[in-house]
Amino acid sequence: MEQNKKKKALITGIAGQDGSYLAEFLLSKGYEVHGIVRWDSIFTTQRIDHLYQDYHIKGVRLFTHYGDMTDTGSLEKWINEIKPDEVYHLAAQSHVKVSFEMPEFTTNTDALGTLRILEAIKNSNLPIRFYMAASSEQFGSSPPPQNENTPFNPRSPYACAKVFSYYITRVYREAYGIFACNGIFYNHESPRRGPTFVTKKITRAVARIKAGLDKKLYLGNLEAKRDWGFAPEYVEVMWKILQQEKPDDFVIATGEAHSVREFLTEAFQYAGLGDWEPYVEIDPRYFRPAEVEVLIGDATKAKEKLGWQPKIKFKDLVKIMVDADFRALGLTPPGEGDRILREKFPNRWWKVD
Ligand code: F7E
Repeated sequence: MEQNKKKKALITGIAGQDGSYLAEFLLSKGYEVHGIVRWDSIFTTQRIDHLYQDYHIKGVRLFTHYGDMTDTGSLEKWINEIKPDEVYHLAAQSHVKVSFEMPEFTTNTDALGTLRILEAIKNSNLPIRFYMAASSEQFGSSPPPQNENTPFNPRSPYACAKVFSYYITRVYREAYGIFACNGIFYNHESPRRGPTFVTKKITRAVARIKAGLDKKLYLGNLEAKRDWGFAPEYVEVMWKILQQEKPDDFVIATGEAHSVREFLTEAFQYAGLGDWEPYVEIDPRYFRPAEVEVLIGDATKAKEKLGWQPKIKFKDLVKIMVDADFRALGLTPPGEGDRILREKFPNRWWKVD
């Protein structure tokens, strides 16, 4: 860890699920961590509140700065002022369904935003290593399992924007010699996942039903299958990707797919609610104009080159998330998830929610 002691990292999207875990991870490695946050009239930084320290205290290593992926000047300013060794570009409008409702905003933020920050890095002439958060959504309708050589067949404005970002990252690597890498990540979840994504929507609802706060959960397509991993393990590999000798692109996944229906079954059973059927109704508003039916990642390259393998698979993930949502409402959790965390991560660097 010694050689990383004085390294500086800049994270776009530090207030998001991955940004908050990554900040914690890099702080644990001795980094000085800077994060870009969007301005809002209310605080949107709850996920990093536990890391925050008053800037006036000596030795503070976490700093946030106002900026936006649609604001070129702010990106240039922070790159040039902070002079980071590593940039982790995680900021995005990341909701696939929302991208159909706001395609232009999504493209501006997610596609052009990547171009803007790459330009800022190129023009700075600093030897910055750049990580781009690419997505399994890029594979869209390409049959599984997908790996680094699978063609992209995007099915949403979000996926199209990510395909652009993926390729522009490669172009800046090849054209300008920037150490720029893509992590093609499959769905990765945690107690910090936003409540409009299906996993968190289910585990939160299970806890609320248990507490008597809700009676029903409204969902869309239950047949879609996803390769769901655990976010803290995924942010560690972002860092690993940037520590390689050469810049490269990697698929990161568990290699297992499960349907939304299976997630429901696991979550309701684990919470002691029994069958989910009495509680769940289908609301077509959650259907997407075009759906990605099944995504399964083949992360063989990451295993071989980075030595990366996930410890948490589907059932453990459900338990970890349900336990956290029980706790958030003051309920006593079933506790299996907490036990799994203690056993599998004795040297855990993140705060358990
Ligand atoms: O949907 C189905 C939905 O919104 C998963 C993002 O992080 O991972 C995420 O994208 C599946 C879809 O995630 C509801 O139709 C059913 O098939 O949790 P999700 P996502 O679309 O897979 C990728 C890798 C990213 O890059 C994205 O940024 O669940 N589904 N009923 C539902 N989905 C939602 N959100 N809400 C429902 O009520």
